[in-house]
Amino acid sequence: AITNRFFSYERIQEISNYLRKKIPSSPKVAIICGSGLGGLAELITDKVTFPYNEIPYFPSSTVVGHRGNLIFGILNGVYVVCMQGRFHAYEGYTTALCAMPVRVMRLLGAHSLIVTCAAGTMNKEYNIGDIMIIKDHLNFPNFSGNNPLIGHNDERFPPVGHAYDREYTTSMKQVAIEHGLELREGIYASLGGPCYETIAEINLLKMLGGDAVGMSVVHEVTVGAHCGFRILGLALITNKCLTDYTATHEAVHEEVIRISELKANDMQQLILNFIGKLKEK
Ligand code: R1P
Repeated sequence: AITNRFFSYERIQEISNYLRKKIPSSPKVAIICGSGLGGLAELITDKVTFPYNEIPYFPSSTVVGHRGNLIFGILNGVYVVCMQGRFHAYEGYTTALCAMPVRVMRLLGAHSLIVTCAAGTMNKEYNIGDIMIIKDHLNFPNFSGNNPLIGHNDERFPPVGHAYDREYTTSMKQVAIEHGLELREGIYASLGGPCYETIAEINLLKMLGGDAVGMSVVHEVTVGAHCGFRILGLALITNKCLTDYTATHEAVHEEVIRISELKANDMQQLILNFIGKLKEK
């Protein structure tokens, strides 16, 4: 059981019970949609939709490109729960609260977690529109003691070295081959935001082995690993980060959303077919 300043296990149970009564079945797969990537939810059939502000104790979505709905329904034959929009710490929430829905989805029965995000890249080999399987992450908020697991919990020191499931990665690569898509595989670095990174910060992240950068994912994956999810992470590269002072094209959120929406279809097809493979097992 977990208790921190913001919620307790009992509260997670209360939220789960509220939702359980209104859905016909237990979700097997949980999906979190990143900036501009919520279109995936349109492919879900037999939908039961809960706007976040109608769910007890849920924070509200405040970022453009995050619609703020928890959607249950069938995706490629599998009963899923999909967060059409996520919570970011820069919205004023703790990382624990941002990741609280992950616990709710787990308690409702989901065992696989797919997280998606829009990200910038500092890897010269990568291009805008590439999709990167997240192999591992750099959780910068954690470096300064901001970890979503802070507080009382029964399992205090969970390992996260293999938070991203190797078998899921292999399976996603297979799906991509079948689709004729070439995927990247790399390290996602998460900073707190909401400002984009300085040139010096990008060069630091690059030196540390980062391939993509954003302001999310790591709190969800940390909590997901803590509560026993098998996790797949996908980052859509929406912009190239500035690495030298002669470059002038700074990242802009509207541009991030535009690229995400433009490339969302590839991401959706990958997820759809990945879920199909899960179903076969
Ligand atoms: C910046 O444009 C926003 O896009 C990304 C960043 O993390 C930041 O929130 O959003 P997602 O990570 O939610 O996709």
